[in-house]
Amino acid sequence: MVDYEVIVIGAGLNGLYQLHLLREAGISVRLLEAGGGVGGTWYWNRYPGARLDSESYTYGYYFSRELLDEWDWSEEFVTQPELERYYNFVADKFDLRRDIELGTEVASARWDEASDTWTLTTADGRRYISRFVISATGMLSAPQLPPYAGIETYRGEWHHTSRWPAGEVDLRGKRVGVIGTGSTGIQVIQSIAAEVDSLTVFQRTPNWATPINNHALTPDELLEIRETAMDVHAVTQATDTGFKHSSRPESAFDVSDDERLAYFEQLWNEPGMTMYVKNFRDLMVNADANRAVTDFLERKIRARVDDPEIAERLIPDHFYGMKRPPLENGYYEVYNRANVRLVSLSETPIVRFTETGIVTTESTFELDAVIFATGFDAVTGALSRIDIVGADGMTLQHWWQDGPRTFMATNVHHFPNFFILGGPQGPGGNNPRSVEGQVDWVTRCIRYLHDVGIGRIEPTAAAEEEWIEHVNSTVAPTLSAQATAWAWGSNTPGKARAYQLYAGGQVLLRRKMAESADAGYRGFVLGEAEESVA
Ligand code: NA7
Repeated sequence: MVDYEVIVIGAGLNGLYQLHLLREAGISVRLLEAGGGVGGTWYWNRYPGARLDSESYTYGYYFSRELLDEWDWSEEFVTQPELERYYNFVADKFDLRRDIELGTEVASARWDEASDTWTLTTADGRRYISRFVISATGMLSAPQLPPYAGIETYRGEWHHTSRWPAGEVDLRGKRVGVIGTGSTGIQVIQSIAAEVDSLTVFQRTPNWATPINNHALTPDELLEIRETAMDVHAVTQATDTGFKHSSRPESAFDVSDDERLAYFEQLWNEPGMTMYVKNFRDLMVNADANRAVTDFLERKIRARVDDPEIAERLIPDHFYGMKRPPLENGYYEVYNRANVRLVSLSETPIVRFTETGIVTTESTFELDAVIFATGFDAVTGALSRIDIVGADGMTLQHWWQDGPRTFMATNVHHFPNFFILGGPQGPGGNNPRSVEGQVDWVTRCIRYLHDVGIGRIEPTAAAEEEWIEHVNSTVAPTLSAQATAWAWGSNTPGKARAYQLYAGGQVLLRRKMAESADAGYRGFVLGEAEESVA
């Protein structure tokens, strides 16, 4: 006997949508969430300056016309509190809370071959039995602290950005250190520089950040957003990244030098990620095209930072787009302030923490507070922190020890009836749009199994192997193949180097998923386990 037909793990944007769809389909479902509220990323990441890098109105849900009509976004790129309000509004409007258990951290999941069910156990010992499990635990949700000596001896105030306490953290007048200069570090640094007594930025790798060019949405814009919502949705469903922008069809070298520069200047002044997603089509496959962009960006950084030595330290030596490009608002000017110091860890590494600060090979920094903007055990981290045991006693940790293995990002051989949303070997980009197709597909699949009375689904080893080859073949010709980035697991000590995302894009993934389903779930064994079928 199962407690629920389906258990969804995670009340972030994908989990909430999944819960809604399954309930609409009349399937019994329960959602377990570790946090104290809904919103996932936008529940946990309360750090100063936390803000979207997708256009707000392309980030929300599209499944309800009423919701689109009732919700107004205040800015082109809104901040965390507004997003958290949005997910709470959705949870209330669609009465999702009655099927959500907050403060419920799933610690283990065990497959039982005899009954074709999963048993989930929570950190506080509660047990749930379900036919299907859908993990919506997020790509960037398992925070990482750096492994520096003495870190546990530090007695000052410290926070990881994604575990920022809900109450006000008051940094005014304090000596603050920030470790990490990814999207998060950049947002924090530019937000707190003016209010703290001193700010020391510990930078391991500089990033190519471009202006966000945010603005408050006017009533006229909101009206247009409402009227064109479904057209914009269709546009986002047709781009590889789920953003509303597409790359320019020409090569960077199909146009004159002047036209190329003018175009970069245009992108520089447009809102959002356009330098990345609206650039020439060969940005990520032609080193010279990419260098044309980085030369342009380098000049911008040098023009904005007064001290040429500091500017030099802020200029990356990797290709633009190899790491997800941060968006900024006055970030580079922060380094012109007298109270801000940039410590380049490639020149002067951290040796250890003390009770009162940080010692590098060059200096000692006395700090009242340290902010760890050091990122996540990305993409697989949240799942590998759960003890998951599938068929034949196979553990997910073991199966993924050399890198993630999935079939079409959503299913894993040896793990029947286990679905993953927004997980490894799937597309990133504008996350809700990239993952929406997976949620729709999982709903269709579970509904089908439910209707025809099939209790077990598992991808074949061959289908999984083919998908891994496809994932690798799509990233291989791109400049991303050379990246040191979380997409490759490079930021997590000891993690095998493997591409954790999918460069084929969401359109191709959705097509492949639909083709499999249309062909009676090609690539899967339905019902009996593969061995007994053969
Ligand atoms: P990121 O992008 O992983 O950035 C983490 C930053 O922390 C990055 O600059 C890292 O340098 C740095 N880092 C990580 N470990 C260390 C240690 N041990 N010492 C010093 N510095 C370190 O995470 P974010 O939270 O900024 O952004 C994640 C995503 O959220 C982002 O891509 C957007 O999609 C939104 P590194 O580059 O690894 O050398």
